[in-house]
Amino acid sequence: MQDVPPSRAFDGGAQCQLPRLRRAAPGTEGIGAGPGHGQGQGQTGQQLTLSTLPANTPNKVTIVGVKGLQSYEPNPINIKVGDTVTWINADVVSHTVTSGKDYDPNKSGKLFNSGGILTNGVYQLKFAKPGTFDYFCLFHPDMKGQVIVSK
Ligand SMILES: [Cu+2]
Repeated sequence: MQDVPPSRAFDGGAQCQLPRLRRAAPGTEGIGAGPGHGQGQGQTGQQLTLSTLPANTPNKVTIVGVKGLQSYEPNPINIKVGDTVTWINADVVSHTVTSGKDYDPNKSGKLFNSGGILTNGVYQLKFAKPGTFDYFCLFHPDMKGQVIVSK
C-alpha cells in the first residue's frame, strides 16, 4: 500500500547519480501489479516512442523540464483505478518518473521507476489501486508530481 514517509530525507547529491532501483522490498506490491506481473516487484511500466503513440491517448502528462511542481503537466493528474498514465518527455534532456517524494535510497522507485526517458520518449504506467502516488525525477529531485487515483 501507499507508504508516505513522515520525514523528508533529501539527498542533495543525488542529481548526478542514477541509482539502480529495480528491486522492491518484500511485501511491496507494484501498484500496477496485475495478471502477468510479478508479485513483489516494483512496477516497471513500459517505454515507447512518441511516433507510435495513438493521438487519442488519454491521461497524458507532459514532462516540461525542471520546474518544481510544474515539471510535469498537468500536476496532479486525476485518474480512475485501472487507467494508464502516459508521460511524454518534451524537454531536451532525459528525466525519470520515479515513485517517492524525494530521493531516498531505501524508498525511491519501489513502486515504479521509468528509468531515463529520452527527449520525445514515452513512459506508460497503469494504476490498479486507488491512492495518491508521489513521484519525482531521479536526475532532478526538485521535479515533483502526483497521480491521484480514485475508485
Ligand atoms: Cu529530470
